[in-house]
Amino acid sequence: MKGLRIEFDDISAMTTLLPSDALLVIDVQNDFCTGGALAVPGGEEVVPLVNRIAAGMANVVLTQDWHPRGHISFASTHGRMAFETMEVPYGLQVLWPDHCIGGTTGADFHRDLDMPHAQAIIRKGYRSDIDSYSGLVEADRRTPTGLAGYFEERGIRRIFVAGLALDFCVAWTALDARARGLEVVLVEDACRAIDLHGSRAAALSDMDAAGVVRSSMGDLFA
Ligand code: VGL
Ligand code: ZN
Repeated sequence: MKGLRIEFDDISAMTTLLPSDALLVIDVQNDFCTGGALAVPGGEEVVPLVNRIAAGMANVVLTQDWHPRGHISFASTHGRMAFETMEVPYGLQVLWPDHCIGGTTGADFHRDLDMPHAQAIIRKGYRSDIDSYSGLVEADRRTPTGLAGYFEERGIRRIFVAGLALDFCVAWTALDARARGLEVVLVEDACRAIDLHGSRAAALSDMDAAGVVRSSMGDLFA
């Protein structure tokens, strides 16, 4: 949109932006950065990149992983080792170190995340007995977070997705957004992956198959 280009002229080579576009920044939280409880290698490196994309976008939404103590996704809850898997009522759950406990510093956004114009923050994984990688639908694959409805009511039809972790929360969110009929552009180099047993490659091929468009900072900026 012309107005956007005038207001945010940093994005010069970007596909023409429309008022129906939004940036969705996934889980750029302390626990997913170096020193955090579930550190994603290089997680903090996405911060300047998502800041730069956000500066060019009128509509910005963030997700925030937000678990209670004793959450079903925590290995400690079950007396198990982190990164094992376990059958739970909604399927196979990867067991994680305790992370992103609501109200703790680990659950806070990275301090250098700079997008004061972000319009909504959607928290997910806050029910004790259901995880939610996806920003749209919880891990039981039934319970909506409300974000799809938010996009619908706001007239958002295309989302640019970036953040942490590429192979879990970013991918599940992108796939659910496609399933809800949204256009999805993954900014691949503004993500970092956990890469558990080839999960990075699997996530990318699932997103390709679902029609997620892969792009990069180089595509977005001249
Ligand atoms: C995530 C594992 C557990 C993520 C969240 O943000 O990708 N991964 N909780
Ligand atoms: Zn989590």
